[in-house]
Amino acid sequence: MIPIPVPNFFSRRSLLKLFGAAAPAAFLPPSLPAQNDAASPAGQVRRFPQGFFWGSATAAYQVEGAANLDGRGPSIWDTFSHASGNTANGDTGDVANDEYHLYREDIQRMKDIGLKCYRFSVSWSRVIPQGTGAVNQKGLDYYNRVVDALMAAGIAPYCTLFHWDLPQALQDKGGWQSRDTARAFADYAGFVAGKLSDRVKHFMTLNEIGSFISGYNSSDTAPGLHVDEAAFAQLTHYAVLAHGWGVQAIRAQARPGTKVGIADNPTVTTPVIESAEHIKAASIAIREENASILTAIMEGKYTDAYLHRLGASAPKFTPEEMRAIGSPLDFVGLNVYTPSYVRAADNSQGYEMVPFPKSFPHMYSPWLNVGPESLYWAPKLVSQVWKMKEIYITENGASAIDTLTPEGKVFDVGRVMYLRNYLMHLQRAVAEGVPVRGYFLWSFLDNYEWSDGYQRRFGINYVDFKTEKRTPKLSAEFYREVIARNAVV
Ligand code: PNW
Repeated sequence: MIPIPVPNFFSRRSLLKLFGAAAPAAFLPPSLPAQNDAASPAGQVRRFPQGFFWGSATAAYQVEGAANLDGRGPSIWDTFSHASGNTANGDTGDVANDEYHLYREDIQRMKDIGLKCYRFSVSWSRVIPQGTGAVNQKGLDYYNRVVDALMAAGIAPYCTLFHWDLPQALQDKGGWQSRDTARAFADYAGFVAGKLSDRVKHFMTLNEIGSFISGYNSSDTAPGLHVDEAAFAQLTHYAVLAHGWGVQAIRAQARPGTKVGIADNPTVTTPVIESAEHIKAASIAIREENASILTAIMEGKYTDAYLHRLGASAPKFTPEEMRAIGSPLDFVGLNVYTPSYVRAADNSQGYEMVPFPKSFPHMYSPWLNVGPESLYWAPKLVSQVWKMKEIYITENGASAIDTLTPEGKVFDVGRVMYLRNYLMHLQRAVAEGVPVRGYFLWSFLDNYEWSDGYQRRFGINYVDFKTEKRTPKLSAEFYREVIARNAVV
């Protein structure tokens, strides 16, 4: 074949010749080759660093099913979802995606689209049915099989130790209102890490502390209780303490070289305008808006403003507890779905949160406001404010109403639009050197969306919950392309 020389771009001079010396400035060519023409698809320029970890995530109660099988004990989500009126259509996770039986086929699907890593969670009550004490070997065996299948497929397992499904036996003794739950979590976390760390190199302690503790002041999440402000601050403290003790227990029992982190969903303080004053406001706000959880974990202390604001309702804690909470982490995982807008303000704290107008665009969950730049600001601020050297996006994704065409396809263009725009901003962050090592798309499969039941689909694979048939959506094709080119397409 004879190579045909194709000029990369027009030089300024050749263009001037083309248009004549008086060519207006607006016609001057860009200094870079065009990015979106057919010869240069977008994916050749919006690149990620080599070795970037492209993954996807799920959680035990949302996909496993097999709720009463092989010795699994009940969790608060079994209790909550079975009580009438708590979930859409009374949906429960009894069967869900039947991942307990179908994990092999799904791992093959992960391999098909090129996933490098997969984030799953261990169900505490499957492994230790009463929360403390006797181990259920059959439950542990399930996770051994999942990890082995992932390894065989060349997919790195990332394990979350707690994704909201607290053993009911512990709830009966006060749940997160009891300091003993924090200790029980650490014992369980250390035990599981000891068993899996020959193959699993990344563990996350708790998923979204802020979300699951809301089960103590709202009816939308298990256990669906309503406690007062002081009790809430105290149980929040026990949850972050569980994380800290969990980190220590994992370090004590896992193989050397095992990395420990958390999957948190901080309020992503996003500057309303990217000007110096609003960016500064956002970096002040990220500490204060996350004072009870991420800031405490990153700094080993509660901010003065947080304690002052709570006054008599402030949590009781000891210096040793705060040291455990501040245990240095190998990485921080951020679940990022939506921004919270901040602007500079002439007040004592130096910022003000800006509410969303009613018309703000959102996906098929009322809270899922679309703000792609949050996927830039979350890792950017976390790396700047706390000097974190290793960050993962442990969740990002979108809910939609997905339907099968008569030919059996799912064209989820809304989700593809969402992902493309968010990923552009993640790429912007890594291009600036923000140390984001990987990204986990929520979710690999449509699954049990907690109190929203099965209606709000988040998967890149469509699931028919009557037959358990999986159908890759357009977004799965999109993601396969992103992974193959290691770039936003
Ligand atoms: C996360 N909010 O939950 C969880 O980690 C997943 O289990 C869940 O399926 C996924 O995101 C999608 O919802 C969230 O109201 C639930 O801001 C609610 C909110 C955020 C995250």
